[in-house]
Amino acid sequence: MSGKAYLSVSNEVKAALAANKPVVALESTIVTHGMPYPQNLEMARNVEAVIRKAGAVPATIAIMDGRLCVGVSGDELERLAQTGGKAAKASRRDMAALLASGEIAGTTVATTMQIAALAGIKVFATGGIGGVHRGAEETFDISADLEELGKTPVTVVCAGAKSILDIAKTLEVLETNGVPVLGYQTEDFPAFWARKSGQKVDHRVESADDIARIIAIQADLGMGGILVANPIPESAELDPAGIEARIVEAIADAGKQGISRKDTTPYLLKRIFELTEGKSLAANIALVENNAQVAAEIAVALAARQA
Ligand code: PSU
Repeated sequence: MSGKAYLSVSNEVKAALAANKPVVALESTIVTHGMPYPQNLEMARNVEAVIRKAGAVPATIAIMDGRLCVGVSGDELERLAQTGGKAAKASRRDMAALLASGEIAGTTVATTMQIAALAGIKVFATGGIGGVHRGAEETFDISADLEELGKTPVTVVCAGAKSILDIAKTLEVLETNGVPVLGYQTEDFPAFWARKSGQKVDHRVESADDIARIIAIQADLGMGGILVANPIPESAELDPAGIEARIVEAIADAGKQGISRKDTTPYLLKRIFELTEGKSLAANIALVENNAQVAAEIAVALAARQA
């Protein structure tokens, strides 16, 4: 028996994969723990629409009712969004226990990659990846996303990493894990709400077609994941100095409240939302839609190469 026995793939996604049509995976921790209801549901639906318009099929992934669900939509997506922070946050180490309990769970980048690979989906859009937290030399808090990227052959399109993380250390660990970091029309690794982090990417790429070519070669080499860093649109960018001050404040609050481990990222996101009076959320939604667009273009280019 393989992990595939636990998959429940929607008819639409199944048909698209069988016909070698472009499919884009989407994570669901961003729905359950990354944004409040009902903006999370609205965002998830808009992102699906962006992907369809670009000619690909969206496949939102979550763990529900003891199944690895691929292509969650309609009422099920609403159930997931309404459950919100009461849902579990599924990282790789949680999968077996969650399948056993039947609990509802949003999947992180790491787990979504794992399930996408099981289902045969090669491209995945998210907001930001997890990484090395500031102060990791004390806490050892390093997201499982970085390890999964090293081994699972899925291309993840993100807006870089939030500067709630230590971005330089995050890039170091990606390098250790052998993950190519491609800057989409940029040489700067973006910092989620800001277009630049001050760190460089490994390679700048100009088009979805160039990325599809690299994905095909990476697959021939039998290597793991690829990270595509796509900066937030200029019109949606937040003032870098302003957001940095809010992040420092949020991290200090997390320390005072004794927040740690898997609760850190959701807490910081919520606190920054409060401190920016919702501006961080509007920017977050804009960058996820932008990533969905680029991911769909990559999936279309990849399907055309394989036709
Ligand atoms: N960054 C965001 N929004 C999110 C996350 C990261 O801007 O919702 C989520 C992603 O699902 C990511 C996870 O995989 O947080 C990382 O959590 P941790 O640091 O506990 O691995």
